[in-house]
Amino acid sequence: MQAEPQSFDRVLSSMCTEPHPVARDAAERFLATNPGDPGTYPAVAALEDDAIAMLGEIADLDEPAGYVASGGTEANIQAVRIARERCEADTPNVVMPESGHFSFRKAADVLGVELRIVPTDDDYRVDLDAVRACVDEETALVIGVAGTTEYGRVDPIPELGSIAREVDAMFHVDAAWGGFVLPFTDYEWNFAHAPVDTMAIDPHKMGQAAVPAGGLLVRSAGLLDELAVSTPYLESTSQATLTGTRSGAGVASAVAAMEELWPAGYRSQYVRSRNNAEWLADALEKRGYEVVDPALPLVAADVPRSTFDALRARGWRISRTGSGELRIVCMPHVSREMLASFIGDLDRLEVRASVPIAGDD
Ligand code: 0PR
Repeated sequence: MQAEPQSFDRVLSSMCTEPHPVARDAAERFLATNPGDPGTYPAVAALEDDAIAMLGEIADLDEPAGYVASGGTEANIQAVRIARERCEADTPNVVMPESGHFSFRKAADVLGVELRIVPTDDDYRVDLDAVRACVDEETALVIGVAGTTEYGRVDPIPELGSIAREVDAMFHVDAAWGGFVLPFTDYEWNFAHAPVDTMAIDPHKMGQAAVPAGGLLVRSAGLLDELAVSTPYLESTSQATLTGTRSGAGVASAVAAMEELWPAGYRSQYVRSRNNAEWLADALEKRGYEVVDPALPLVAADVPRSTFDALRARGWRISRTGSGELRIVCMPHVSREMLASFIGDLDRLEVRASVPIAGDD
């Protein structure tokens, strides 16, 4: 094989990043282990307990329970599955803001539950009145997002938790991306702030672990029983994960990254990312673009399609929101120099665009 992995030089829209060197090293050392078979691979199984303990600390969960999943998608599917199992209604429904990640659509599809989508307000956060109007006695789960994929918004988590409790539904927080930056903000988003039952929080995003390392946290270990199937021929008796064979590399790298970076390293990374996002938002605003104020280190701006395409043609790995805005995620590998070079390219394009084309008028 001759191919080389891509460099991160121009990657501006990914929610993954270069793993921290200690995470890279740990991933390599644990490549051939399978936490799905703890009877055979006890060392990596013990590391998974460490990972959950640390994720619990980050999300302020008193008695941490959960497992290292393949990513936010699996964690979200499993959260919906737990809620469906706990719900006694004949036709359970799940209520989610329109800003929710598309993994919940997969969950609803696979699990056969009705997905009810509620609108967001002018600031891209879920409209609480719409949630109140949408829930009923058949609601199995209410979902809140703490760090939305498109605009980096944090839903009003305590209020959503109260609404869920009022109808006896479970409450899931998707902090797959936001979980490693929110501890350094004033947002209320975690198990101590609200009656959260389950949470997605991914080391392979802002946590700087190697892919695949997602996290599912549950308020009490008993919730995992809803997922467990028996495993007759393994030394362990049951398995709660969705996938069978799993990545020991993901587990080990998550532990290595968190041991290295929690909390001081993640805090300084958050500050760096936030400053970069503010700098970029400012630079775009000064050039006359309409910018969605960055709440977390993610910037969306109304840049014309032709400009967007020209930037992509120059190699910038950028993406667009559902409504078409340019979307840039200030992940750890995104430096100020990269952003300055991006803005430099944008300026050159705009100069060209404003030069009258020969023959025009
Ligand atoms: N929840 C939220 C809030 C997310 O943003 C994402 C993924 C998920 C759940 C699902 O997580 P997994 O992809 O780990 O299953 N958000 C990004 C997205 O779908 C993921 C991503 C990552 C996209 C890297 C591109 C990329 O290069 O857009």
